[in-house]
Amino acid sequence: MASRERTFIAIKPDGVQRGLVGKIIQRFEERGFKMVALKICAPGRAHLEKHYADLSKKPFFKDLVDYMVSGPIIAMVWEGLNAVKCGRMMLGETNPQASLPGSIRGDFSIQVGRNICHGSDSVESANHEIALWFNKNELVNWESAMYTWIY
Ligand code: RTP
Repeated sequence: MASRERTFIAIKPDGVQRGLVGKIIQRFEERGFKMVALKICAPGRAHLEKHYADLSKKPFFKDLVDYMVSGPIIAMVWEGLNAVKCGRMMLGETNPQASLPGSIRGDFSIQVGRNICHGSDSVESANHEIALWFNKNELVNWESAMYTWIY
């Protein structure tokens, strides 16, 4: 079912340190997405290198991993219609300078190396990332009463 699409969203260490966790969660809730997993974690270098494996040849890779291990991360899975694409739009562009006001990066960040949040860029990578960050028993299947009013 299309409304069951899931995406992996993470609040990066700068978002956590700046106290933006509640605001970011609120945006996804208010939009109508359903939270199916949430945890605070500090998974370490090897895990982050795996998460960003496709960027391992980029010149900013070490800085990126340093940034991602610099503090706790909030890892989340959100479910809903076009959750992947819509989640990316809610985050904004990779470079906050190109992100419109109203997006998370456009409202809360200035620089690409401190861009607050991560969101899966395809359904395939969402499935891969969800499996990387969560055990199956951490994903909660539940029926939301608000569905009738959103779909
Ligand atoms: P993310 O995976 O974190 O959601 O970001 P993204 O898909 O929008 O962008 P991606 O190209 O996958 O880059 C991952 C993260 O690397 C950092 N970055 N730094 N030129 C740079 O210094 C640079 N470019 C990218 C950003 O934190 C970006 O989100």
